[in-house]
Amino acid sequence: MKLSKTLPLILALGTIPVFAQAKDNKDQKHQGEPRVIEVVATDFEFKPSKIEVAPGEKVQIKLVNQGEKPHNIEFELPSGEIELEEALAPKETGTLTFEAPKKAGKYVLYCPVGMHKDHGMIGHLVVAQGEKE
Ligand SMILES: [Cu+2]
Repeated sequence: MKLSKTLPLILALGTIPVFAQAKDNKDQKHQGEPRVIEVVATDFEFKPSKIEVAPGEKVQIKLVNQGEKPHNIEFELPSGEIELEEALAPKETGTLTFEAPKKAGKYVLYCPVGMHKDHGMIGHLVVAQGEKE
């Protein structure tokens, strides 16, 4: 009775390190942690304004507001538009995690606050086939 209860537990615990190791060996590009890309927002510019990623790559945009106005970043992707839930106040940092489109192309990014887009806060997410593989 006692053995039949503890044995499955021992077996389950024994398998955990194996799974963890298998995960680490996989291609980091499509599995696990996203690649962090830092983008600085100023009044009124994104640096860099061109972000290059691989198709389907999991990325985390770390937006740092070094301006004196609130800023946000919005990506126009085939799956829809995504942005930070709230605009960042000056000195604030926010992160936006998503998977890049699988289709190569140039996708618009901009700051959706006020008229910032018209003031120059516009750029591109460039999905380039092959280069990063
Ligand atoms: Cu802005």
